Amino acid sequence: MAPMSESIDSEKVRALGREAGLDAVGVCLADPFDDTRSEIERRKAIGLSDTMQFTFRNPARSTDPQRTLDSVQRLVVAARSYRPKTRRRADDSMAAPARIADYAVSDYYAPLRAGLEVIAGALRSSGYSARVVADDNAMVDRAAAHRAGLGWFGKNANLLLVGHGSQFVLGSVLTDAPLETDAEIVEDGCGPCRRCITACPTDAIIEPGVIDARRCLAWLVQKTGVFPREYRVALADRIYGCDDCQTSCPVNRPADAGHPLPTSTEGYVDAVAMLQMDDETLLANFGRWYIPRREPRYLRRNALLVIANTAQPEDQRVEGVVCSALASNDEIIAAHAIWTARRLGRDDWIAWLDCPRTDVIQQELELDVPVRAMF
Ligand code: B12
Ligand code: SF4
Ligand code: SF4
Repeated sequence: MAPMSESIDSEKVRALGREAGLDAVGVCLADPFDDTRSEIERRKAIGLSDTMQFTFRNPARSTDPQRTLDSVQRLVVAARSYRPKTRRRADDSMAAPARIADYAVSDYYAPLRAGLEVIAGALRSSGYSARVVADDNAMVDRAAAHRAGLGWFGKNANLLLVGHGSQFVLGSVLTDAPLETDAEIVEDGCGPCRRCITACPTDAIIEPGVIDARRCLAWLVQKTGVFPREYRVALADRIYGCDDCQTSCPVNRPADAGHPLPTSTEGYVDAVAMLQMDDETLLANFGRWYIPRREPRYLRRNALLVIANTAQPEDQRVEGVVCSALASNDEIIAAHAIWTARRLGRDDWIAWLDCPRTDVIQQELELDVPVRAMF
């Protein structure tokens, strides 16, 4: 550790974080998260993590801060709100309004990281090492926030801040500064409530705090391959992420509880317009999201399912994009376009199918698809 050039303590760190726009800051020890490691390994062993990598790829690394910063002694953990300041509604001109989950409407990690960098900069100026980690495979952010006394683990698996709920992104500064740790573990605030569990459209919360990723829509939109057929109707209008286990939570009250929020069409994108974009435009617009292997076909796959669940079958714009998807040589696109045509009751469009009859295409053709009721 380098000699100190300027004194810094936990109080100053917290004040700096708040000035830099962070909503909550806590300091805790940087010991390995042994319980979290066992929990990750348990979930992985019984298949709950599906094919997810992230913190599941190397649990020994993701649960031991020392693997990221050799000399680490403390974690300064912060939360930054992404709670919407407007009531979101789709633009009436959209042929197929696709909903973006609140955390992905804008890059909320950028101001979180910027705030953490302010703290890290001050620690470095005082002669210490400091490294910012947020939504990175090297740290289990919720476990760190829990240890730093920022909140409790809700039954929806999220970390909830007392009185404010879970719509916060989380991150840490790893440092060798021996900051005072006065964090107190926050007691469970859920009580007998189970609203998130019943609100989940796919029953993915299999036990309080435990998500089965194989059913979780937030994971399935990020996964490669064919979208599971049994969850396509439940996907409804979601193009990225899922908010239901949070919007159903009574602690997540709107920012202005009791006052009407202004409405905004931010948070919706037209799935038909997405299918009209070329690869470059799709990545320029949505490349900030986690897209499997950076392949735009997965954005198109999800857009087709949203069209199936929301669009009008007589709309010429819809016919145009679905028929051209049916004519695609990409079996993922063609397969989902078959489902979309069927769900819209437009089996006549399947004449456009031009893809070789692979197993995936054949399975789609043989599937019994629930035709959507139109109003
Ligand atoms: C993998 C991952 C996912 C996966 C799997 C999520 C999961 N629950 O396992 C998928 C893609 C599904 C996902 C979805 C979402 N994610 Co995510 N995700 C991650 C990531 C990369 C790793 C999480 C992890 O390690 N999971 C392993 C398990 C073992 O740990 P855990 O999820 O933290 O769960 C803890 C609790 O379950 C608790 N616990 C264990 N047993 C029990 C028992 C009881 C009774 C209770 C109450 C708790 C409890 O201990 C666990 C360990 O601390 C983190 C970023 C990071 N590097 O940490 C973000 C992160 C967890 N995700 C985040 C967000 C915002 C989301 C979404 C809300 C996005 C969206 N709107 O679609 C959803 C929420 C879904 C949900 N209900 O969890 C935030 C959460 C912020 C918060 N306030 O909690 C994080 C921290 C990103 C960030 N840096 O801000 N995510
Ligand atoms: S994110 Fe959606 S699908 Fe996943 S557990 Fe929450 S409500 Fe269920
Ligand atoms: S909905 Fe109820 S059970 Fe679920 S996280 Fe919120 S308070 Fe806890």
